[in-house]
Amino acid sequence: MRKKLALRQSQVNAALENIFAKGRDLPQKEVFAAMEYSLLAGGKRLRPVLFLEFAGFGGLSAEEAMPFACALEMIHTYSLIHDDLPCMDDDDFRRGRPTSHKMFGEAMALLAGDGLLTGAFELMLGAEGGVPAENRLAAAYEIASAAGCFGMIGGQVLDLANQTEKARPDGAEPFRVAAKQDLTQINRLKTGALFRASCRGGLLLAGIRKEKYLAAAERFADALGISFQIQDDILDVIGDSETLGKQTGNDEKQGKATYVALWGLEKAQSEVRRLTAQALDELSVFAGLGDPAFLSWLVSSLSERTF
Ligand code: GRG
Repeated sequence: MRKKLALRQSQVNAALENIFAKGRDLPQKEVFAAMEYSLLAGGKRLRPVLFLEFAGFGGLSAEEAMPFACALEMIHTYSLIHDDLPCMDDDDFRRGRPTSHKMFGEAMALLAGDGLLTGAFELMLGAEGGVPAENRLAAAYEIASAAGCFGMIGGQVLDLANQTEKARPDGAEPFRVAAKQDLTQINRLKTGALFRASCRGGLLLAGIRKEKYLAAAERFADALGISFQIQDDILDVIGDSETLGKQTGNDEKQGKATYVALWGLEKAQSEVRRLTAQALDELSVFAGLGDPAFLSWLVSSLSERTF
């Protein structure tokens, strides 16, 4: 299983390395350098790996699904670059390197994020090969809606308001998150939306339209996305910054209401276990289409991750 993950990650990395090759000698090569700096800095490649697995349930090869898998990683990387900017979380390290704005300056980091987001759509819409256009459209739409204001950006907006020490320019009281449901709502959007698009998008690209599969993929991704975010909150408290490749202790510094702050470490850890079991349960329906053993292993490993 570990070997399969390494194989998938190296296939994704190889595909990502080629995407911007033709920009390297253009006069605007700095933006290509900035995009590649963040995109090729490592990262677990989880969203593309999930996408490839779910597309595989409908019989698509890794090669056929790869442009969409890469597009998801590009959107994810853009969100990290923009999230690290001084106007957002103001972070200095990401994926074990100085953040994009520390390397290239704020303007270029902003443009690199914009370039990755737009480039993701160029890649999906320009993808050639044997996949029918209607399936490409359905998958691209799924990914677009997940990345937008009904999804990831919406979650980021709620999350910004969740940083209690940041005064609002209009002088209004900052919105405070106090209840678990609100935090879950933020994380369903901020983190869960791209996980949902990775799973459902893979099925859609492969032409799978049966509700029992799409709904199971959504419930699976929801449980996985929230448990992944809780683990992220836990690692921000007890993780090692070198292993994580980013600074820790940020949530507390920013006064963020996280699962750990709300529930304490032990309850947060037991919630990761509960949601992991829920995600694993949802996989059984996919045995009718293929072998979900790799996904089961992946989900279990993620619940114990240290990076
Ligand atoms: C649109 C600016 C903007 C932000 C959207 C996704 C996001 C909101 C911000 C990024 C920072 C963050 C803490 C997101 C939560 C999801 C998460 C835990 C991201 C880290 O994902 P990993 O662990 O990262 O998969 P790697 O580096 O392994 O790809």
